[in-house]
Amino acid sequence: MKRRKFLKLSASACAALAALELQGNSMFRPAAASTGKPAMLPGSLGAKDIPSVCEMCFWRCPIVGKVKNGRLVKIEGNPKSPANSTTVCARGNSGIQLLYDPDRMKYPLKRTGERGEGKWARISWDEALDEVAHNIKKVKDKYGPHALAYFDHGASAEFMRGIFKDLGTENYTNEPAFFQCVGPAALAFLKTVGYVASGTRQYIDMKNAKAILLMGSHIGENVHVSHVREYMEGLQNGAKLVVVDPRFSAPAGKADLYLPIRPGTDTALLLAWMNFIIEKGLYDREFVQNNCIGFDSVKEAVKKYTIEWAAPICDLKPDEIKKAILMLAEARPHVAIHPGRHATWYGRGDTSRHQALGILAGLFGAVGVPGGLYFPTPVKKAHSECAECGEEPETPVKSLQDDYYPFASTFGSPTSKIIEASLTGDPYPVRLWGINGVNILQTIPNPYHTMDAIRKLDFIFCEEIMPTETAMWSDIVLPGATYLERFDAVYAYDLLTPYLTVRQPVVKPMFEARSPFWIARELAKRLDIDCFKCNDVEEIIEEELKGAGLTLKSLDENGGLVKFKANPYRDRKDLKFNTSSGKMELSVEDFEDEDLDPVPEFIPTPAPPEGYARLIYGRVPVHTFTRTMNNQWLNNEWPENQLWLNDKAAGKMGLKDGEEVQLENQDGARSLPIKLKVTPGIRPDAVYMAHGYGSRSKQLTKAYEKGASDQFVITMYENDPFMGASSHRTNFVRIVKGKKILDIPDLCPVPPQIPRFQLKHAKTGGKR
Ligand SMILES: Nc1nc2c(c(=O)[nH]1)N[C@H]1C(S)=C(S)[C@@H](COP(=O)(O)OP(=O)(O)OC[C@H]3O[C@@H](n4cnc5c(=O)[nH]c(N)nc54)[C@H](O)[C@@H]3O)O[C@H]1N2
Ligand SMILES: Nc1nc2c(c(=O)[nH]1)N[C@H]1C(S)=C(S)[C@@H](COP(=O)(O)OP(=O)(O)OC[C@H]3O[C@@H](n4cnc5c(=O)[nH]c(N)nc54)[C@H](O)[C@@H]3O)O[C@H]1N2
Ligand code: SF4
Ligand SMILES: [Mo]
Repeated sequence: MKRRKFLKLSASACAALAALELQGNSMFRPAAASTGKPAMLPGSLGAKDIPSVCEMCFWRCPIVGKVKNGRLVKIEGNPKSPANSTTVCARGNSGIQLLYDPDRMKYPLKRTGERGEGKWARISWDEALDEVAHNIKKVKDKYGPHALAYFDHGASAEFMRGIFKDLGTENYTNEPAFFQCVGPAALAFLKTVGYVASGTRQYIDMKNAKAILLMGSHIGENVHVSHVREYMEGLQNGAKLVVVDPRFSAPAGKADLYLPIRPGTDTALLLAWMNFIIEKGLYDREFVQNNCIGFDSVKEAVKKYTIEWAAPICDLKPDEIKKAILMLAEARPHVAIHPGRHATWYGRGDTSRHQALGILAGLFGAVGVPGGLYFPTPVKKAHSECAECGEEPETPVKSLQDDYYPFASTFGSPTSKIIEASLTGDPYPVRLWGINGVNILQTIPNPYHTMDAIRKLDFIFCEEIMPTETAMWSDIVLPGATYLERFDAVYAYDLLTPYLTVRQPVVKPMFEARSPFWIARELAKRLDIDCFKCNDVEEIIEEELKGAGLTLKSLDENGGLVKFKANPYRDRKDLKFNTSSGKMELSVEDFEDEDLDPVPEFIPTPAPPEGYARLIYGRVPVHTFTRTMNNQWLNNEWPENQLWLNDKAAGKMGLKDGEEVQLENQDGARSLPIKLKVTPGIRPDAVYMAHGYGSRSKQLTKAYEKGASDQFVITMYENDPFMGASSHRTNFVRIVKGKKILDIPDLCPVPPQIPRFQLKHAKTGGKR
């Protein structure tokens, strides 16, 4: 850049920053109390650099906050981070606008109107906490501990989860959005390779792969900085890319082979591929012999699944199916079979689909080698006793799910079971909900059901930072401090380059917001719970850091982050797996013990009824779920979503790109208006929208009614039989234009092997 232009730019940047500060000072009153005493490093432009950890999404990239005169002026990646270095994504960069969002929850609030109306009175922290504690005690005394439920997600929720555990309920829903996100994939890999290869992190070495398979997994739209980087490096190094997606996703645009599969038939494709490589001897015999059990069962089970059988089911050409598997097989064992992340797609068959991905990786020997699934390298940190609260609930417990879902209990109770029990009192009443870091009305299927359940509760409270739909339905709202205003934890990541870092406050909490630890400790005191003996989170962090021979001070002197040596690849002659058998389990004995399929079977998910298309969804790169929709910068970037509709279908319906429509689903539920994106990039039997839009809270002034919410037309779900997660892709929609309901033409033949969904009775013009 020319020097003069650079100077001009910096001058205008400074002006912008100054304006921001002025605006901030006039709008906000800084909080009196400070919990943090972060160390300061010298930085540019006179700002201090404070290392911390992003939580605009759950990838938690190491960051530095640049602070001037007590105000955050910029967020960058921590240059010491092996994961992201100085890079943050659009959302990470915009954390500043979350911190200074004028719509934020500023004070403890008590509901004054009806539940859902969002009418509140400001109260003191003492009043708010006393009221929450009083109601918890009352419900526990009257109905027992199981009547208490806790919906939680993210770092803010962890301390309070301890309280619910200590109270004796197993009705919590565990991080990270287990029953709406990674649950089926996490379980499948835990049982197959003995660790959660697809959980908060995906241990897949795309960087060193010679071929990559993405089923769904829309990397590039789904943005996690280091994950995207490794994927891009892999492609730059010449990795072949096979993408399976009913929609021409961002990775489809980079693929060597793109398979526009019929939604819900991925397992058929995977089983046919397995059969093909076993028959043709294109698998890694040595790896399978030395390290796996269950090969013969897999071989036997997949015999019936030929490529010719799969082709009409998946609506793909046999040649293309073959070409794809040959491309992957050629690269073995350096094949990145991406384990997926969001896995709660169709309910039945979700765990099996991810198990099938694991088996394919095993057959290719793509485990513990460069380019395959790799082993995590644990980073040592000490256990902090003073952070402890609550034991795992005793067994046998009055469980909501153990009879139904044998593998749920490790992770809490499925959200759908808690909601049903709250509605029906069966198998026992659930009467009080605590909510922390999760916007349940927008992220759990069938929000109408959820609202009905809330109406029946004795009490509901949430800890929130924004006036979301969930806050509107709460009796008491506790204003939490954002990730930029608090200490949370030591984050130790066991990745290709393991590292350890700490979240610490970049600025003081604003308004009357308080840290999750302070809130949990104050609540515990009022409930006479003997927890949280430490004074603050720093004490917990110092205890944990001792395990790595560090202190907060020494960590800060190291730029807030230390790296460790990795051990991701292993000697494949003598691999040890942390499974029941000690081997990689291609057939899972634990599943068989519970009368579940030990090897995946293909269970078809019903095709759309005539006149309807399946509703599918995904991400836009600049937003995280609903949590960023009100963020000024991100809202400017991508204020509303669009409905992807196939061009041929649109042509027959007389619909044009950019027109505004609504969706109506099989139960008559209607969406907010949404603009059409007419494109050949989606199959005619599906429509697609980005998740997170269509806010129903007026107090989110920038997000309110912008675009449409997928959740409000997701009324029907099925539970995964293994672990109880509820599906999101089992709903069908028609298009409403003005007063007319338009059928979506049936352009994809449905073979007899796939039943069509039977409409019980056509409902229309229902709830919105
Ligand atoms: N920008 C951004 N990035 C994010 C997030 C975010 O909110 N914003 N959230 C993060 C989180 S928590 C998660 S879990 C991940 C989720 O991201 P992923 O794990 O990538 O989610 P998927 O559901 O696998 O991918 C969505 C894709 O699946 C396709 N799809 C729909 N139905 C089918 C089907 O039946 N078969 C196949 N093969 N494909 C199908 C859709 O067209 C879409 O392209 O993203 C993470 N990254
Ligand atoms: N229909 C549909 N449903 C989905 C998905 C989908 O794609 N479509 N995706 C699923 C997936 S993969 C996931 S992971 C889940 C995510 O589900 P959620 O975690 O519920 O996602 P968000 O909508 O971001 O809601 C998070 C809430 O936490 C609040 N919050 C953010 N930071 C803090 C904090 O520091 N403290 C407190 N107290 N609150 C905070 C935000 O304001 C927001 O209201 O959704 C799942 N549900
Ligand atoms: S991917 Fe983006 S939003 Fe997520 S942690 Fe990293 S910088 Fe933050
Ligand atoms: Mo997720």
